[in-house]
Amino acid sequence: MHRARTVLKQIVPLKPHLGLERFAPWCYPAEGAVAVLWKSQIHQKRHYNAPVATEPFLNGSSSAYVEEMYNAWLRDPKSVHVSWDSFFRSTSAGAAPGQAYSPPPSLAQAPRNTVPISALAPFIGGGHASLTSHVDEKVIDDHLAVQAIIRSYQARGHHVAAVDPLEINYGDLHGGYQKGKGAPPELVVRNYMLEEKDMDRVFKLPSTTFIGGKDKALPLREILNRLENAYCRHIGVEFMFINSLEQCNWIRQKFETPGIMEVDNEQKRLNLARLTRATGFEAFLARKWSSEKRFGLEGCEILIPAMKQIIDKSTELGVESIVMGMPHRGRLNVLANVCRKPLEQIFTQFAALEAADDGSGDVKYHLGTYIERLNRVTNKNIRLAVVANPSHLEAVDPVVQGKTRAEQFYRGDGEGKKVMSMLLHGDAAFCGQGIVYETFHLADLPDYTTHGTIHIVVNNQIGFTTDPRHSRSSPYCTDVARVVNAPIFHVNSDDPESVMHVCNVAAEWRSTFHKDVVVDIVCYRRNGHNEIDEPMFTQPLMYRKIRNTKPGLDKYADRLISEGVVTPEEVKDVRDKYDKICEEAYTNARKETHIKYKDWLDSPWSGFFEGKDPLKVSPTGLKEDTLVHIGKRFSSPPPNAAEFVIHRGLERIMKARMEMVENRTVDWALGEAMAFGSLLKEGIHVRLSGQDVERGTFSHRHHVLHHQNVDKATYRPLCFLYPDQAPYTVCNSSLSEFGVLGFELGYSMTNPNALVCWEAQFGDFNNTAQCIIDQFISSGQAKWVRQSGLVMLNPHGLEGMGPEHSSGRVERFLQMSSDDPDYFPPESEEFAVRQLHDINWIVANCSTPANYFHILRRQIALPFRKPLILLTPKSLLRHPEAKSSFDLMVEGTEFLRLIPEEGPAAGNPDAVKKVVFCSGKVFYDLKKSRDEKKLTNDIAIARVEQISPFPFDLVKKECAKYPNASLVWAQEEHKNQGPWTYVQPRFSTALNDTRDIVYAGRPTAASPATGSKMTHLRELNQLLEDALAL
Ligand SMILES: Cc1ncc(C[n+]2csc(CCOP(=O)(O)OP(=O)(O)O)c2C)c(N)n1
Ligand SMILES: [Mg+2]
Repeated sequence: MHRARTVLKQIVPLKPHLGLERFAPWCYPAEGAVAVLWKSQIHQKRHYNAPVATEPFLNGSSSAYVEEMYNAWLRDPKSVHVSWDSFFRSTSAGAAPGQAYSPPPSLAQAPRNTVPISALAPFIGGGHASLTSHVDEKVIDDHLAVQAIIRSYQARGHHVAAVDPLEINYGDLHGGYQKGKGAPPELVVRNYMLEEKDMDRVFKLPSTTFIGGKDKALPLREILNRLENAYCRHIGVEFMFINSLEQCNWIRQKFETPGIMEVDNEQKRLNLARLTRATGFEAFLARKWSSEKRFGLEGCEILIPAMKQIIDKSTELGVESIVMGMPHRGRLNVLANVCRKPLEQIFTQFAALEAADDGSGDVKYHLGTYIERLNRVTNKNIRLAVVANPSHLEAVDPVVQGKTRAEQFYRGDGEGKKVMSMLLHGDAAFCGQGIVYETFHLADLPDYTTHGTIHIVVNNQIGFTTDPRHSRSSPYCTDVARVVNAPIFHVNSDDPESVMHVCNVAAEWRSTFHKDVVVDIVCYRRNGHNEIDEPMFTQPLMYRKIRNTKPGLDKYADRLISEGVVTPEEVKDVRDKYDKICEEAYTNARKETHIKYKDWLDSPWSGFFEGKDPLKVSPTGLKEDTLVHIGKRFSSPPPNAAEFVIHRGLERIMKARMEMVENRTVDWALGEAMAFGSLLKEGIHVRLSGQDVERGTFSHRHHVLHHQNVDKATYRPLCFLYPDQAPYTVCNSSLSEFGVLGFELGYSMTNPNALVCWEAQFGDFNNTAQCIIDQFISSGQAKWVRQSGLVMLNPHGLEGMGPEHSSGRVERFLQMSSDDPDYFPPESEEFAVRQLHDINWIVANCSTPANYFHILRRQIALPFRKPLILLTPKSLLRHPEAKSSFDLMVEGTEFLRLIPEEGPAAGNPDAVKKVVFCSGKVFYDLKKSRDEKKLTNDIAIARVEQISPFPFDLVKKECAKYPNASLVWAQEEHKNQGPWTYVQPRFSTALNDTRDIVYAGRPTAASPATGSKMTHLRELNQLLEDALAL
């Protein structure tokens, strides 16, 4: 293949001066022709920064054709025509492409590789005998020119298609000729060396086109007409970059086949009715709440029929559930007219009503919804969810994918036939936000794929006040989708039938290939960014044009009236009926006294909360037998061990694990495996995802064993603990935090009876996912009454590894914790669980494997779900003291929010002079230093394991035990970081301001850790000195 590419590089040069004119002159039309228009006008009018228009169209499938020829020739030189044989022989011998060339046969005939020139005779009117070399060249050139024309339409038709309803950026590339109508056929022909007199000549069609239908040959005039229809009307089909010939052919067929875009009257009436509702909805809101922001859809009302068409087609093809993510624009309309959310519920959002349930709520154009209903067109039941999203554009993309993936997983829908995702985008956000790219890259990963997403871009050619030329460097706003070989259909919003056609093709594409696809609806925004915004300040000419543009509904209604499909009375009737529906809903909504956030929940967990004591936590301790069983299985090679060759180092690790089990102890990895394994046993699906999690960044986990002699043969011990256990998924992710954390959050939303964990490679990297943390994990329940038990594992600890491998930034999570520093909740049996119930998330830094084990299990034992932010260790993974006995994990044991001093100091508390409180790994440093200093009687050390919600009760108790001691908080993080600023006021509250606690630790700093090992050690010594000074 490499050689094929090398040859290809020689024969498909990028610039004409390399001698290509001689080989394929049709690639380089004469100056002054269309190519020049493409080069110059596209660049100016569309403000391209990237010179796409100068890229030769032969780079696409025809290079694939040559490559195919070359590969066939490599396998058997006789399998290709003699001219190709001679050409490849010469180029392989080092001849320049021009010299190597002797005319090859037509690019595509059947059977492809062996077509002699004589085969063209019937189509060129000459007798076989008269095909002298002179004639041959003309005939071949003409046929190749026709092929090049076909190919140019396929590859570049989208550049000239009339897809812009405003005719500003698209469709007027031929302004001087036929404004807004696409390229006149003559223009293209003239540029490919054929003349008017050739128009009625019949040319054989290559196998790479379907314009002929049953005809194998057509007159040039007809060829051009059909190509115009397929590629240069209101649809711009961008697909020739796709690597698969099969997929390219599939698309060609969907647009080129004669009559394929014809629509019957019933469909036309349906389009009109749907467009009427979409338009009527916005008009109704505008009338009733003229000064309210709603981010209306005016200018792209066709979005609603488009989505419905995709849903219809997809349901027809077997889909039963669609998970959608979308931004502000048109959201209310989607809820009303796509999901059919009761209009009353939507309208009550405009009234300033109290909420009848918990939560702080969100603005109406961010809320989610979940609906199960009958699809009237297909008569099948369908579930539609619109996932709630923050203002942060595109952030919801990976969340939708995770939720979709989870739904597919639980339904056993391994190919995405039943559940699919649909993502909507604005043009500016689609190209501007990096998360779009990160999400696309999950598309084909085995543990993250949703088997194809349908993307719809509401391309109103503006982002707030910014023109595309200032918001992107790519020619199209959709170019990001090319990375996954997604076909892209640009379509004019004012042609509903073209829009519906691409929607059908998109749904069929997904159903056929299970890959992503993009529908780019080129439209406009009739109002300002929102309804109270003045667009004339910044886009005066565009908006003058918009004012003079008839609404899409009116255009379509006029068309159908003129076609005789509907009467003006029918059009009016449909409009009036919908208006009446809105009015009735409006009257009902005015009777409402409260809004209910629960009406806007995107992921209901039916049956989960019902009948549960909301404050009862199930036990987390386990029978010793279970610990032993899981421990042994986890430490054993695969059952067919004789054949499965394990790495020597791993054998040692497994042996050590087995010894630990025999000694009734666990280290970190074993404790984690027991938590996971026991949940699996209880039927709880466990999923662990993140970068390199299978082995573990620190090579401690080894959840996937690799056969040393057989590629990709692996064994996952935790998948084989019990015959009837729940499935365990452990998966290395792409190198993305924003995308993957968002995905796992979405995954966790589908089913509360699953433990979904995301692990950062180092905690430091979690800030590239900050938006997911801030906008979803921390605040999701408050805004959208949606719970999640997601676990974030953030390796954390200052160990001299420099500024970017030290801190999971616990201070940030703590700062976002919603518990009140000045409020000591009433002490009772239920103190701990009530605190958990009331807070937005849990932040903990466990210092023992047993506590890690319990806190993981507690996630599921709780009667509700809260995100768990865990700071996890690095050096403790192998620290000889960071081990736990089975005694701390068996029945009757539980998670310890605070681990009190257990040594000599605890035996004689009155004599203790100081109590050092700390959290996490620094405990072991403090303990060692204290013991070395022989201060075990004088200093007690207590560990706050659950930092938030703060264990007020236990802190109070621990302090009370040592009445004569001074109190210190010791932390290894710098003073403006770590838990200090969070714990300080809470200690005061716990102690009712009767005792002070002082800080011992590193001074404030801008960076989380020093880059110098020496400075690190000096700082550590200083902190130990300060903390333990008496
Ligand atoms: C991540 C992010 N940055 C900035 C904004 C502020 N903002 C809201 S809408 C908007 C323009 C969006 O343009 P586009 O994606 O084209 O959607 P449209 O409003 O045109 O439908 C901007 C910049 C935001 N919401 N999210
Ligand atoms: Mg826009």
